[in-house]
Amino acid sequence: MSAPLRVLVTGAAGQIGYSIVIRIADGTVFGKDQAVQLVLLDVPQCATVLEGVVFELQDCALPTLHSVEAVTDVQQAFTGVDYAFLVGAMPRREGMERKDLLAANVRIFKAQGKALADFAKPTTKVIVVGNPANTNAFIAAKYAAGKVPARNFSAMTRLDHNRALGQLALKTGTTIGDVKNVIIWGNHSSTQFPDVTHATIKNQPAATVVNDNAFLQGAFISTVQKRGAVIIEKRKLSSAMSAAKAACDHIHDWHFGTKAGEFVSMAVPSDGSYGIPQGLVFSFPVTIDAATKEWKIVQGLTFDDFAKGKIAATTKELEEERDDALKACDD
Ligand code: NAX
Repeated sequence: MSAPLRVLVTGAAGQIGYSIVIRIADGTVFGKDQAVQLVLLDVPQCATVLEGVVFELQDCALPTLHSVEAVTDVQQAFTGVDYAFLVGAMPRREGMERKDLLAANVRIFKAQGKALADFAKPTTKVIVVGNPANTNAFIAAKYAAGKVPARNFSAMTRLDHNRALGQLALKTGTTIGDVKNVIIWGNHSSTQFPDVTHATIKNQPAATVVNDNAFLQGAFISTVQKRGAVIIEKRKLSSAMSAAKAACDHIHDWHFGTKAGEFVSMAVPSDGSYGIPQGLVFSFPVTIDAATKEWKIVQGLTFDDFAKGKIAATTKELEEERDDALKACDD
């Protein structure tokens, strides 16, 4: 068993937290030979719930779980962390404006960015799940600057990516393993652009196999964009099992690298690729090198006018969110 990795999950008393911790603890994310020190953070009001989660993890008798601690103190939570799953966020309450939600979350992610800078390892890798995920990651990276490089911050669009894979497999009567290289561009919101232009199904261009352009430019995109809302309508709760699984896929691939010839969607600080403003946390297709654990934005992809319009819309939304968040930071 390798020396333990210290892995933080925030919002661990919540519903995604409940589904995510088992996958991290049982070796699904970091492998069956990698010990994990799991740190569970939530707000003080949830301390008892957290304790219950710790007890359940102990009862799972997991060989890869070196230790598990429940904490409500930010310094304790972030100290020496190798990987951070930032799931906890302020949920939208009735009557709350989008701006209020953004401001509340900016405060949380500003504090957590500072805590990462002060207490985490400089090599720590961060996935932000809590919404608005892209902008929260942008803020956390800004306040960790100088200590933890911006490229170690990411936001989750892997759930959207997985939803896109699922829809294509369903439409074509194939299985998930047959579908590769879908892309989610932009924001984890309803402006995201699920793009199949470069996707394949059984090694054939997805558009040829699907053979239904109206579907690909219509129902396919809106189903993926609105899937979260549909799950809430049906379950009366937001996606949790699939969100936890996606977060684990995201960190698994960051840790182990992507497969040859395949890319995944990950929201990362833009380096200016495809004209996306530098620093904006934007979902791109990436490949990850297993040896260095560094992601690279896939280059040289082309867009038709339809794709250009979609990418412009999601970029505009992210720029507005970023500007509102920066304003809220100064308030
Ligand atoms: P829950 O409300 O079940 O859990 C959130 C937990 O976070 C609560 O236990 C709460 O006490 C805790 N929390 C709040 N502020 C905190 C802070 N400052 N420090 C530590 N813990 C804090 O929500 P859940 O369904 O688990 O969703 C968590 C977040 O994921 C939400 O923001 C949600 O919108 C977001 N999602 C993001 C997705 C994505 O694809 N990026 C998809 C799923 C999900 O909707």
